Amino acid sequence: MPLPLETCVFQTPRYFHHHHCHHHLIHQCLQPLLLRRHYHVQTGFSKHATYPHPIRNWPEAIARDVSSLPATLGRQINDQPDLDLLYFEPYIPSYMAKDVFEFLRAELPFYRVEYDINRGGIQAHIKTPRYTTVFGVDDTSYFDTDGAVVDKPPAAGSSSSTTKPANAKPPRYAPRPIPQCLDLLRTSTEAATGCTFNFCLVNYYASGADSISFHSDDERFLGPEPAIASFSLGARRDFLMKHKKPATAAAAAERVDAKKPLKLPLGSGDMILMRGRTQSNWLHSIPKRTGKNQDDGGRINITFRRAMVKAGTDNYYNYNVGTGPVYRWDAQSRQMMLWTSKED
Ligand SMILES: O=C(O)CCC(=O)C(=O)O
Repeated sequence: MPLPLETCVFQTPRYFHHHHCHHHLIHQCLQPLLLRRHYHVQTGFSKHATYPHPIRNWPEAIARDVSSLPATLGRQINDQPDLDLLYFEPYIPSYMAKDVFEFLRAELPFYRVEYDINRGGIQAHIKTPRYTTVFGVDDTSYFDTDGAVVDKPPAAGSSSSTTKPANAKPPRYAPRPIPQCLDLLRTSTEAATGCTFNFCLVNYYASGADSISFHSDDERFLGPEPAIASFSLGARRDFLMKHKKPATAAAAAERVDAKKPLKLPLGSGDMILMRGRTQSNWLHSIPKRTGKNQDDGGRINITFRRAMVKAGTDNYYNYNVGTGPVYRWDAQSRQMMLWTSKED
């Protein structure tokens, strides 16, 4: 007998007009997920003390379909030096992608993080040019069944098995468990890629004016050769990649196109897995768009990553949640609006 995904019925949002029940084996796949879950499924919401508000779970039909992904086999792209991509075009088929986009935009808490940096001795105030949010905790800890963060016991024989580093800083941010609506996608992605993920970062680019500049996700806390799964939903945006620098002058001369960035026009439902030597050798960006392309209806990017140490948790919450106010999608005005809890 299949387990019911949710024991309490709630109002299905209007945009869930599809109903696809053609995956007969799905119930068997969902069962282990249900047993592992750390959030309250009965209410139809994921709840946690760190969330500004409860986060709605997938309606049953969508949850079932998410667990049956990917829709296509990944295609390897490795025809450039140090590049190793697996491109699912799409991972989430178009009949689902719009619903998934609208659901996540409507249900997740978002932030517009600001921070100060020192670039070559010059102090700068950065306003992140997109909405962001993050969930997860690094590999040193886990959420127990009550949702409390618990340190894992140190590995037997590890140098830190008897002592805690004296310089361990107290955590600045309370980690948030990955809500059901993103965790089902994480589980699917792990099965499709053979990789393990403990973090989920979400970007919302409200229009072509929002962007992310060239960078690589090569922080030490990800370990060597990190694998990052990156989903696109909503408006098509160009994903540019460029090699950091050719290893030698000869290599540079050989490749006339070395300076020309690779352009992947990522569509709704696409997923690109970046792995191997990619992060240590390539930069990537989503440039701004202007003119007739500016009002594109918005795009969501979801990345799944694996942070190995506590510094990763601190970094991700600092740059994707921070200390500023919460924004939520306002269906009436069709834009992100500053949000305050009704109890405040
Ligand atoms: O939106 C994207 O596709 C890229 C996101 C990204 O590069 C990041 O979050 O590090």
